[in-house]
Amino acid sequence: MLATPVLGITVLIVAVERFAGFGMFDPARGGDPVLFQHMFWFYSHPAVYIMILPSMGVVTEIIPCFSRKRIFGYSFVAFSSIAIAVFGFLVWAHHLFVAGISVYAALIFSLLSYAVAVPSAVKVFNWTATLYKGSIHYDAPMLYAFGFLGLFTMGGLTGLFLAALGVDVHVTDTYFVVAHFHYIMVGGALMGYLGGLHFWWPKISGRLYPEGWARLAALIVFLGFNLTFFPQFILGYVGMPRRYYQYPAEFQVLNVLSTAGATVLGVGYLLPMIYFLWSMRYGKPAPDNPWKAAGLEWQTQSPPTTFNFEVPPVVTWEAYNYDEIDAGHKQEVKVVG
Ligand SMILES: [Cu+2]
Repeated sequence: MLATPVLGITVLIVAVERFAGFGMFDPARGGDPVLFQHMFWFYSHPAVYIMILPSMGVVTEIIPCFSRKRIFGYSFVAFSSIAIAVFGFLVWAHHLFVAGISVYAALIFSLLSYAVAVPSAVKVFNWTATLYKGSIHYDAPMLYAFGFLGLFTMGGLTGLFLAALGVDVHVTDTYFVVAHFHYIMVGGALMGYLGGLHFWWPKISGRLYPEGWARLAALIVFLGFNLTFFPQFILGYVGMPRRYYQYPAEFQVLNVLSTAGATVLGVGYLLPMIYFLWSMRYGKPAPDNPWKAAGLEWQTQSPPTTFNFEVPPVVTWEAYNYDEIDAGHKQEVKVVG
């Protein structure tokens, strides 16, 4: 809500410049092209967090359920989301380190970019601590959550390389940036959403998906993803620029590996599309709570009725209290009115 209007204003200014000859970004008309980059990234950096934060929420639902444990450090997990959202507005100029901004400004934005790593790491440590001594179930949603955990961590750690001014100059506009971005957006965000889709599919559709196929697909997505994007870290580091289709012969092997990986990844995405569609007609009917999850949505039928609950439920424990569920207790259901 705060960032997107800035993109709208930027596009409007570009239109006024093109159609009315107004000089805002075009140096030939007295404008400043770096100002365009500032305005574009003031929106586009927070946009990444708009995509990753809900996925982090999904993973925070899945990990306690399939570890049969309360989420470790609930308030730290919750407040670190707010910290990430706030810091997301303060780091946009890390995309401009080679655009001619002052060294002083670059130093401040470098430091602020490092600061984002703190709440991100808080989350990773809390998810990991939730797994510790948990009773882990390797169902498909959890496999995606594991994928998220490892790949988001790699995306985050390579972000630290990019926040370092000297290293950023070396890898700006190379495949290293492409790989980093996709480890966050695909390895992180998309993995989380695929996990969430499997987790809530019985609730959404009222049908169970085929678990064996789903685990296989999760494995293929994980392998295909790494085969696609890991070679790009190396390619970028040795100097392969992004947006080029020609390159020296020594870059060939890594480029072919990456292309092959994209094909594997494609198969990994196609499989869920097929078995989800299949399950809508042929899948076994889903019980109300197939995962024995503690969240309130699992207390109503699958799929929920028009008003979610036939009878208003009374919440007698918090959403992550797996001890109560595993002890065989039930949420109270009370008739009102
Ligand atoms: Cu950024």
